[in-house]
Amino acid sequence: MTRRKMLVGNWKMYKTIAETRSFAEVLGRNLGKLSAEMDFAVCPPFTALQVAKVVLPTQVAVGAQNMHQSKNGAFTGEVAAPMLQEIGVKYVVLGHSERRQMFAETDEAVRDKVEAAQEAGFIPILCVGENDAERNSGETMTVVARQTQIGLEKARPDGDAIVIAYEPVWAIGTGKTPSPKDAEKVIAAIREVVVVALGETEAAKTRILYGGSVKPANIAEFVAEKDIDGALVGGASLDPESFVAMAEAMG
Ligand code: G2H
Repeated sequence: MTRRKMLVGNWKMYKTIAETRSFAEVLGRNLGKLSAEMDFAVCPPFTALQVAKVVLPTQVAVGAQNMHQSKNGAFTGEVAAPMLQEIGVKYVVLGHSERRQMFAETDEAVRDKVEAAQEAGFIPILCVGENDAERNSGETMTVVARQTQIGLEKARPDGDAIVIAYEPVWAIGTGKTPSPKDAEKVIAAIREVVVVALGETEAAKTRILYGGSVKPANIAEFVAEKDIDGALVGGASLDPESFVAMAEAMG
């Protein structure tokens, strides 16, 4: 089973509308370097989503970084699927560890968001990963298996309708990473959980990305692993030249 490789930039709380325009300009001059065999996306803050959709080259899809599970309601500060549908986003990052840790998102809330995102026609990028304490106590597999299993409980049995990102919390923004072999081991274990949730055929189609301190110098060794289908990149995705360099390094 060949899965198309993916490079996704998660901009977190960076970039204004003007900065998004500048990013798109530089990217637009480097389009020849983006392989037609791969999928690309960036996930700007909500305020820059609409302009991103307009100014980014069509090869680069737009994703949101979060979404509420309800279609509307008294949820101050939240954004719902119909609002994102109007903009034309393709992906929604769900259950990022920063949302789980700082905004108290539970496995069950993430599961409901996955369901709502798929119903709205988006492809969720479901993030899972262990923190430092869990890693040190040997709980990595238990934690990522639980987050994956619950996250997929209400998902459609369609491997093309979901992307999973394995992001060890201790590797996020720290410059530390697992070895590609260790990341591959965890991602292969995640795929086994996807087999149980979605069935063997769909699990073989499901793309699983690695995320956490990915940069142009290390991306190739991660995506060279059999089960690693690309990367979800934070800091190194903010500079368009670095984004292009990662795209080139992925081949
Ligand atoms: C992990 C990643 C982006 P960074 O959160 O999702 O961030 O690449 O900055 O470690």
